[in-house]
Amino acid sequence: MTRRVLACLLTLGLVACATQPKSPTPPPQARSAPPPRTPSGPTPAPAETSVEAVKPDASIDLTPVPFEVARANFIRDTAARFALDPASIEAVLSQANFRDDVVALMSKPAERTIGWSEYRPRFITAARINGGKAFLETHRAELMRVQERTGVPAEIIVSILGVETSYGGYTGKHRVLDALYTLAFRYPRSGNPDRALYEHKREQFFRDELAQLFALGKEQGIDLLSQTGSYAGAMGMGQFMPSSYRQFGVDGDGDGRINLMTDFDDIFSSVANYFVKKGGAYGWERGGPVAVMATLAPGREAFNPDDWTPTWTMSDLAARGYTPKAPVPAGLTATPVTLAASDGPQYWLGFRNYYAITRYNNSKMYAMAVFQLSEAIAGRELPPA
Ligand SMILES: [Ca+2]
Repeated sequence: MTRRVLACLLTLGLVACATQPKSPTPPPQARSAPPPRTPSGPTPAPAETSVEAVKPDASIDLTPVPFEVARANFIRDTAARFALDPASIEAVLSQANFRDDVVALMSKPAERTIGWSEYRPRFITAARINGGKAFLETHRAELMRVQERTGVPAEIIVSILGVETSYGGYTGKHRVLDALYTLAFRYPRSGNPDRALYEHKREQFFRDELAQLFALGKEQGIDLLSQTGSYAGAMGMGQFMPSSYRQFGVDGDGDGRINLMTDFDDIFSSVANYFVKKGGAYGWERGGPVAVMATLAPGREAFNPDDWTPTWTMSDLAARGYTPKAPVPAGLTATPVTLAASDGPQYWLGFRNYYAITRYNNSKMYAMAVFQLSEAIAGRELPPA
């Protein structure tokens, strides 16, 4: 996790966001090269669209494989892997289309870097806050059940849904089959040798997601020919990629299906489950804080570790000049976060739950925006940006 890169990219989300029309948003958790984001409100790309830091690896053969061979191998391997009928995969793939708009969106250059003072207003607007409050009221009973069961606060679940899809208002217009087919077999190549391995891995990532889509179709009865989502293949109100859908999806209402498109119990339970599980040892902690503002002693340099893993004790941080502005329960560890606010650097300490939010989208500003939107939805006052 190269946070430096991310920090610069403005963005990101569970997987690639639904394409919305509007202002720039954060890139999908890509660390090394942010996938393009589409303009528009929040909608960051999903976290899972990214690959981990790409180190040179001579054992990986980057020689292009002819499309027909790659396609045939895909069908054979996917059928074997998920016990599917190769003919049924062929039947669906024969109706998939390569999409130039998907390639164009994925090839878009990273947007210019913006600071927190510019980023926050794009995500946290009066309309989004009020929309979140109304959504929480409408679904309070289901949300409170999920909060009780998982420890993930209702307003955090609502905030993610607000940032990803404006509470389900925009879940993506691209046919998921076409988006994944395009990125799996025609992932855009820049021609830059330094990016060749990264681009190869991205293509492999999407090829795996396409395979997972077939498994998902079988397991959940999803119609692969009609399902829509983001240009990167993220689906539903929480923008889950197929692999996350299969790994973290939960049947919240017990009807035997995991429906992340229209079943609110399933959606809320799955988002909470993602927060709890995705971060592993640093997954969501019931009752734990998300982040606290801090001061940095005069003359001290900001400490910006290479990733957001919250492993620093309060003593470690104190030794580096940090003092939290509110009391921190004993024994907690955190990661320092520096944001470019309108009146200069703003310092925060992010705890386990902050890290858990970054698993949705590996961006420090994304995680802070989700946290602060949740605070605003809960009626709490926000610090200046
Ligand atoms: Ca269900």
